[in-house]
Amino acid sequence: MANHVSLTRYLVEQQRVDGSIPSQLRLLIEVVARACKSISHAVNKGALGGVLGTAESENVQGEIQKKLDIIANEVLIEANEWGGHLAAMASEEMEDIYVVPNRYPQGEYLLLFDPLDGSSNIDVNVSIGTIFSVLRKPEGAAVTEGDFLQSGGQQVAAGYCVYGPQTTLVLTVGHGVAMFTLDREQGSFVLTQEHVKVPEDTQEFAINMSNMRHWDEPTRRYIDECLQGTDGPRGKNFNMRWIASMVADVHRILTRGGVFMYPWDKREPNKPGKLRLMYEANPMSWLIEQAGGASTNGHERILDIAPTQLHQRVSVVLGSKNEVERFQHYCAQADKAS
Ligand code: P6P
Repeated sequence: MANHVSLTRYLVEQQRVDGSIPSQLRLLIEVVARACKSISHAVNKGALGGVLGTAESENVQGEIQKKLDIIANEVLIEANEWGGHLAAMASEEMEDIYVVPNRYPQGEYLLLFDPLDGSSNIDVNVSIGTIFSVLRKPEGAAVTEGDFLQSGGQQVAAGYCVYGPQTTLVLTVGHGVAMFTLDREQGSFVLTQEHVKVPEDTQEFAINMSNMRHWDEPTRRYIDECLQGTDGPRGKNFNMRWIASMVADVHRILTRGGVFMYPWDKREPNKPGKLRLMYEANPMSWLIEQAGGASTNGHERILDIAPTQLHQRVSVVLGSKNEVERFQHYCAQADKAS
C-alpha cells in the first residue's frame, strides 16, 4: 500500500491527537502485537510444527489444553514480563495471576488474555485468535487478584488478533476501532481499516443451534422469529453462521454486522453462561460498543458488570444494536411475566 501506516505510527499519531496512549501503554500494545505475530507463526506451521493435538493437561476451566494453547500462553508471558509496563497478567490458561517477577520493574498496567480462543478449531484449520484486555493497576503496594476485578468499563485498551486467511489485529483504546493486517514480507501490522462501524440492523445471527432445547424463553423467541423469516413478525429472512470461535464470529460482525449469542441455558443452570467475562466478553464488548454496537447479558450492559471472580462466566449477546436491544426487550418482558 502506497502510504501504509504501521501500528507504531498509528499509535504515535493517536497519542499526538488525544493523548489516549501514554508511552507505557503504547509499548504494551506493541509488545502484545509482536507476541501475536509469534503465535500466528506457530499456528501457521500446523502439523509441520508438531503443534497440533492436545497437551494431555487441563486448564483452570477443566478443559483439555491444546499444545498451541500452552505455547500461546508462554509467548504472551515471556514477551510481556520484562518490559516494565505491567504489574501482572491473568490468562484463561492459568488459575492464578502471574505477577511480574522481582528481577523486572513493575508497571502500572494489568494485562488479561485468552491466549488462543476457539482452540477446538486448531486441528481442523479453522480461524482462531488471541483476545486481550488492559486495565490500570489500582494504587497500592503489592498487586493482587482483587486488582483485576474491575468492570469492563474500566478497560484502557482491548483487542484481538484473528489467525485466519489473514492475520489481523483489531484494537480500541476508547476512540473507535482500527484493524491492522499483518504484512508478512515486512513483518509488521499495517492499518487496513479505521473508524470501524457495526450496522445497527442485520439479517445474520450466530448461535450454537444444537443447544436449542436448553434455551430460556427470550432466546427461543428471538431465534424462532428469525427462523420464521418473511412469514413471521420480523418480515425478513435471516442467515446463520456459527464458527465456534468467538474471535472469528466477532470479526465477521465488526466487518458486516450480525448478532452473536452465547446465552445462559438449562444444561448447567448455576453457570451464568459459557464465555468468560474478564478476558473474552469484556474486551469483545468494548470493541463492539466502540464500533456502534451493543453487548448485554440479557439484563445489563456487559461492561457494567462488577466482577467477583477472575474466571467468572457470563451470558453474552452482542453485535448490531437494534437486534441486541430487541433481545434485551424480550428478556425484560420475560422477567415481568415471571
Ligand atoms: P460451543 C471457544 O471454545 C469458545 O470459548 C468461543 O470462542 C466460542 O464462541 C464458543 O466457545 C463455542 O462454544 O459450545 O459452540 O463449542
